[in-house]
Amino acid sequence: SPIHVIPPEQKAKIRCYEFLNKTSRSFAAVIQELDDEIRDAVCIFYLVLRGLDTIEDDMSIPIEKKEPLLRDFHKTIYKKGWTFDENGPDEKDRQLLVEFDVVIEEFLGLRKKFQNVIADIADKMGNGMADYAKDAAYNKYGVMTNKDFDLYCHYVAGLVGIGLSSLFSTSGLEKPELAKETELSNLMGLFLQKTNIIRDYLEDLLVNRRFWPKEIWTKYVDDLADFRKPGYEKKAVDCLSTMILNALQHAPECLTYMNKIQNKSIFSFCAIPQVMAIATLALLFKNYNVYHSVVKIRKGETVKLILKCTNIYEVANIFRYYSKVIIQKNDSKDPNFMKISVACGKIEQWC
Ligand code: PS7
Ligand code: MN
Ligand code: MN
Ligand code: MN
Ligand code: MN
Ligand code: MN
Repeated sequence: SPIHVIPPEQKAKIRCYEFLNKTSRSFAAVIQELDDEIRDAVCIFYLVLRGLDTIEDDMSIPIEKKEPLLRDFHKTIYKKGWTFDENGPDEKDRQLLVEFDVVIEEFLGLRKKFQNVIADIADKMGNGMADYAKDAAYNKYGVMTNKDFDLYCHYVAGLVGIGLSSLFSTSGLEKPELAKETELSNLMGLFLQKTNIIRDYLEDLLVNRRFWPKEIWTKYVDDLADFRKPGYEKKAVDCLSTMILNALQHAPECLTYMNKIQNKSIFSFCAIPQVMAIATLALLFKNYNVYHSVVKIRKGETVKLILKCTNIYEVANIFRYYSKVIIQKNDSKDPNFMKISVACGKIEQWC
């Protein structure tokens, strides 16, 4: 009967939401809870960036081919009908690129202002990813200094924060001023990305992807993989503290950003990944297992956190709770003992 006929223009949108649920480990639910004015734009923004990241992560694409793919992706999203065929990509999310024409179709149906924000971020991110992919391809260590670390994280996550703030303002759900908070938006992304890079030490190392800044780990070992060897446990846990301290320093500014959000659905969307990140940092701190397995917060803890993320007071309390967990594990033999106390103190005093 006629009610079972799905209009062709809705087919692409349905397929996009299927892809969102397939490819996103943590964002699918919070994106689908967003208000109507912004939901589709954020979903398409996610899928465009997931497409870029799938190309970045695919080590089977030779650099001569990968570099232009990344650098031109912001133009590719305007090419109606474009799909990625040619025997690749060889990644878990490859099907998204194989059927990328549906994402392009939905992208082209968004308001021009949303399109401009997404294309501008894809341009900057694709070019940043290409710079670092070239280093990796020529066996050059990419993330040398702490500054390089912040720059890489800016390309792959800080820009996402900047783009999202623009989308929020453009939708009218948040004030125009939020789009101008580029520094705080950047740090929201850095906090998530740094936590991901610390947690994914083993997963990334096994495919020869190295994101821990050389400036940090050379104080402890000659090779990043040495932390896995017997006899290096103390050095490994001390280096982990340095990495966690580096990420933790962004926490107060993340609270300051979230304090500016007025829309309820946008607030949950922003806050849930942030509280998961600080809970993850607390779990990773002093945890040598990071070097031998994937350490993840338990499902039950995640559910409790999601339910509490309703306003800034609750979220600040969650941050303070995990800051106390870190303080309790801190000890005076840790070379970062004082700096970690200070960083936790700033979280507890945030208001
Ligand atoms: C548009 C929601 C809210 C102001 C695909 C959300 C991968 C941590 O690859 O999937 O498995 O190790 O675990 C997300 C700021 C970006 C930063 C970045 C786009 C928050 C392509 C998330 C997500 C800004 C590059 C996914 C940065 O982690 O990684 C949308 C405000 C994509 C946000 C990547 C990482 C995200 C990430 P993997 P995950
Ligand atoms: Mn992941
Ligand atoms: Mn990547
Ligand atoms: Mn990835
Ligand atoms: Mn370009
Ligand atoms: Mn990762």
